[in-house]
Amino acid sequence: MNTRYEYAKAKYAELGIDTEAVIEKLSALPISMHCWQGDDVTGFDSKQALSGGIQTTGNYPGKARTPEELMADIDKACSLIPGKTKLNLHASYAIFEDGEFADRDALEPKHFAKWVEYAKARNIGIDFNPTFFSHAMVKDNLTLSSPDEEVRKFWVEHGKACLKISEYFANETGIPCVMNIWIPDGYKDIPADRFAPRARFKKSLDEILSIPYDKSKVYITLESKVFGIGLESYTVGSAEFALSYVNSAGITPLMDNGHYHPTEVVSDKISSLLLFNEKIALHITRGVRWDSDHVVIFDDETKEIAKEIAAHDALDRVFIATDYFDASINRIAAWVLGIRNVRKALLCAMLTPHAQLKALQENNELTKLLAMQEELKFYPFADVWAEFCARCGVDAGEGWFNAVEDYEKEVLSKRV
Ligand code: RNT
Ligand code: ZN
Repeated sequence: MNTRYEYAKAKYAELGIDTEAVIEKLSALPISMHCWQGDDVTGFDSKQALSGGIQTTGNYPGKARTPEELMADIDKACSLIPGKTKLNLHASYAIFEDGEFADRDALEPKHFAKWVEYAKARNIGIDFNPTFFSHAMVKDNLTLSSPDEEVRKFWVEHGKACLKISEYFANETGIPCVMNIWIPDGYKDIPADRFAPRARFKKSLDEILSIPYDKSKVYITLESKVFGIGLESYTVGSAEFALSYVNSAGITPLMDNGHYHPTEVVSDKISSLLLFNEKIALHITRGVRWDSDHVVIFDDETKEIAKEIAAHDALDRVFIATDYFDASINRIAAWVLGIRNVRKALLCAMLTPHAQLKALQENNELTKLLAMQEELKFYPFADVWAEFCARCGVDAGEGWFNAVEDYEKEVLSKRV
């Protein structure tokens, strides 16, 4: 055991924090890793360009082109990320064999058998997302809220198909599956009728949720958004819509921290949602000026989000996932950086003496609270991180980058 860890352990013990227990808990806490960072949200089922008001920018070489390449890249990234992960798939990542094809409304569990095999071999769970974008049946930027019944029904069928696939994932892996619904639907310019699309979205969700499923195995989440690129004036699935729907239907809210007005923070919303929901879900990202989906860094908001989860003892009530897609840098590094940063933020949050700080607030000792909050920023959490990484067999510092460089040279650079 290294002496720096021994020192840190003693230092945190003075605050009443058991670093051994923290390391153990942190290792087992799953972070759901978004598969779509590996190929710029392209998927394998459609030749359509990325649509839905989301955008990847950059053309860094070496993106995954096949399921095999994507799986190999995920493996490489995971070998450099300490702690438990889950795999977060989109329906567009269906794997068809022998020239077979099924459209989104006809997807079946068998189209994801390869992913199940992959997850089982690694003993990880799978989360899932219906893909309501990059497809010819997205008509006039609308899916579940479309006035065209044929279009709306197609997407309802897609939602139902995905629900069955989610249950299949949970049954096969033995780990509950989070199925997240996000639709891009909206208008670039001021709509005449804000009501009708939302009414249709509500009806479509009701139809999807009408099929029976095991609520202890599949958690359906609904993700809101404030705007998309080319959909600036109106988004059908707004925050108010999503929260109201979730509460009336008894499903789970999902907040993506790129989906609010720039000065609005998700960290301040977590406690409110925890008060009214058994579980909540997060997409952790970094929005820069617009919902840009930059790589998550170890910044104040990421740390504050983690703090809100740990401080309210809600580590087992929050489904934590990452969601960003940077095509301008090495994609493996993008995964590793962002997920390590989420993990680091969680570690810091778990190394914080929340009970003591809360007592200072309750006693109105606010000067001391501020002093403590600032002093805690210089506590030796990096030494606990190093110990945690060592136990996971992962490089704690920048050494991981060598492995990314080697992989780029040996594998990614040959993808031309
Ligand atoms: C889009 C949402 C959504 C997507 C993924 C690909 O604004 O954040 O979660 O990023 O489903
Ligand atoms: Zn998201």
